[in-house]
Amino acid sequence: MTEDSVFQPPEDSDIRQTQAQQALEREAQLSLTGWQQEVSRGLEYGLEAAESIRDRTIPTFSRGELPHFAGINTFLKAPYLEDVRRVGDYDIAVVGVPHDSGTTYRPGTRFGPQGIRRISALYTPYNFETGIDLREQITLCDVGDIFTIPANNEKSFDQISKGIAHIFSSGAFPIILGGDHSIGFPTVRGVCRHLGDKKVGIIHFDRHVDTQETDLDERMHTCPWFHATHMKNAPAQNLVQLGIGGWQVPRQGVKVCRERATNILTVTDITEMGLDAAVDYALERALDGTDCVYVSFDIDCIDAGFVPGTGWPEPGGLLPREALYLLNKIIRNAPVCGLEVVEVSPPYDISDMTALMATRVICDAMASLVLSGQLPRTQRPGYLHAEANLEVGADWE
Ligand SMILES: [Mn+2]
Repeated sequence: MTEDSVFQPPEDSDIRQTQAQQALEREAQLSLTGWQQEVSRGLEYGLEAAESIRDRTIPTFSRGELPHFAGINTFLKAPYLEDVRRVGDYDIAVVGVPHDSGTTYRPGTRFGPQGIRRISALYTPYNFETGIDLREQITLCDVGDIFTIPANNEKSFDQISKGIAHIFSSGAFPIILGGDHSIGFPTVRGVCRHLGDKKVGIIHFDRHVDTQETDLDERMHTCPWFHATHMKNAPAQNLVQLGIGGWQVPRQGVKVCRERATNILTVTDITEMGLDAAVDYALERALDGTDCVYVSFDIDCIDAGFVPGTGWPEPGGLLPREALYLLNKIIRNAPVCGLEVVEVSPPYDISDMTALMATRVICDAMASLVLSGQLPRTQRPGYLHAEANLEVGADWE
């Protein structure tokens, strides 16, 4: 794993380059092959433009990235993969989980996947600082949404676990657009079905612990880690919870964290020890005896002022640049097996800012997976077990 993307000036101060100078040079090293393929496909499928158009890369019908305000909104305008049996042909599969029946207060995250996809049209596949161009370096598809059952969490969980297990076992890297945080249990269960006897550490960004057994008599979005860490493949001692705090943390969940000895850092812990030390803490504990890391990013880990469109906004959270720094450095230094971004609730959002934050988290994560050499994959990851174990996580009444 490389560290070169976290800006480190060269030791000789005479030749010190700014990050911006490095970025300018990195851009020159990127290919244009993916872009040219997209243009050719656009001209073929979308017809050559009217004669008055001087730029002959423009088709008549919008195909691909441009114009940003046009087109069908898959995530980052990635190809929509209707036939999910072919998902293993791609490095990354984005999947929506429009489930908000696990919400205990403000609903609306069933519209999260659509909201994230819509504002993701604002983004190009290129990132300045890292010099990553996703279109040139990986293949990405959007498989659409899991068919969830709004009136029934448990049936929805079964659908989610089956869908995530399918993507994960294909070798494609799953990126999950929530949905409320109740989906954290069935997503991890889907991964665990294909881990054999391997283990996963969970790194959980949140203001809330989400560790109680039930809430309002069901397995709600306050409960995923009680059930996930009950599975033998996902030990509680490898659950790292970053950004926890405030006035919305249920005491029954705190009791479970204490009993199972999960690893919690508050926002104050993180800022006082420093971001790099917090990353070290997270990696040490999540990777202790495990084979991979699953990242569950609740958008509400960020200060409520930046993410109003969420179910349980809590002031005092991480700054966006702190959260992104932690996330990027964690991903660049751990074998990551999946990522979910949850609790984006467009009906409560303002100017799409919460959905945009989720888009940023996902795009940064993809860049970090490429920078660290994890994607594109040269071989199937060692933790991936071909045969499904349907017994995992099936024992709760
Ligand atoms: Mn939360």
